[in-house]
Amino acid sequence: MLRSKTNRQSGGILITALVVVVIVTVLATSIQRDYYRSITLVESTLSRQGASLVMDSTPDLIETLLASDQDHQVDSLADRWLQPVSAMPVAEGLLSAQIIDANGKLNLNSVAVGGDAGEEFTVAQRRLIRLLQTFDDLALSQYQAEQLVKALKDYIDEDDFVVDFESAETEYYAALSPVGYRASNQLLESISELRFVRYFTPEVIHRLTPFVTILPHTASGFNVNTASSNVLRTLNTFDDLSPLDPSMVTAWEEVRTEQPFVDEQSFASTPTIQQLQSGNSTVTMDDLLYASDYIELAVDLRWRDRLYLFSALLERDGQRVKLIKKTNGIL
Ligand SMILES: [Ca+2]
Ligand SMILES: [Ca+2]
Repeated sequence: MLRSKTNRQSGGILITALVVVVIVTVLATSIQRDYYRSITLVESTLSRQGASLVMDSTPDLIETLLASDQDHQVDSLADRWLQPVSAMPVAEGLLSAQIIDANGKLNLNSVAVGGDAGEEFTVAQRRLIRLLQTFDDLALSQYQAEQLVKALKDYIDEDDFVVDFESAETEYYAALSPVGYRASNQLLESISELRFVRYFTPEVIHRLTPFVTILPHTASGFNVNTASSNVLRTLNTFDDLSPLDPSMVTAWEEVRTEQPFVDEQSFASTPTIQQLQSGNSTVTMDDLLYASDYIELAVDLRWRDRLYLFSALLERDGQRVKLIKKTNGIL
């Protein structure tokens, strides 16, 4: 079971793990002859207890990595900062890390606004309904997907009025046993909060997690250059709440490998969109992204029979980055 750890010493190790992976990524991929020097740095850093010095230098190190991205008008899977980092042994442990484009996922907080009682689902809510139906093993029906999205919307929207009687607000949650609680009525800060939301079983959360992110606002757009097949399948025509067939999105994945989409026009001119938009059907594209501003960093360090987890959400601002939030734990 994952539990929070605020102990200063463990926190130091986790921060160190983050810094280490950035150092290794920058040095090991750019200057081969410096590789062994970076390993030495890793070992000395890991052995250090006080991490305040390291913590101060973290944003600079991440910026060094992002500096390799010359073109921030377009971000794609070919960008060096998005390349996988292989797991590596460090000082009696094994360190692995992932740098993930958060803008390649659906922002769960985007379902908070609109779609209240008597209103139709918003664009963001429609996309999440479609995403929930892309997991073959869960086999969620459209109706079940709608219930999940309504419950999530009500859990995080600021009022305490239910969208309909199958959704849930504080009145429902307060009556739960053994311990009732209130609807959050504010934007999510962590995916782990989903376990408090009606209909969100551990299975649903587990399958959904790789495809969603928690941004500190309600914007709905995602980067079509980095989105997974499941996320691209949420781009069906407005009235169709089922996901696109996987074969419909492979053309996008092939095209962007050759040449990333640069703007709405380049994406809208693809045969898939042309086919979908024939007749009166429309695909909402005005919120879609072609570059990314949010980065998820996930680091895990297996060290002396324990697994230390560290994750962070960072926001790019030109060549700078700022830490939006970080979490850590020990498994
Ligand atoms: Ca509500
Ligand atoms: Ca609410």
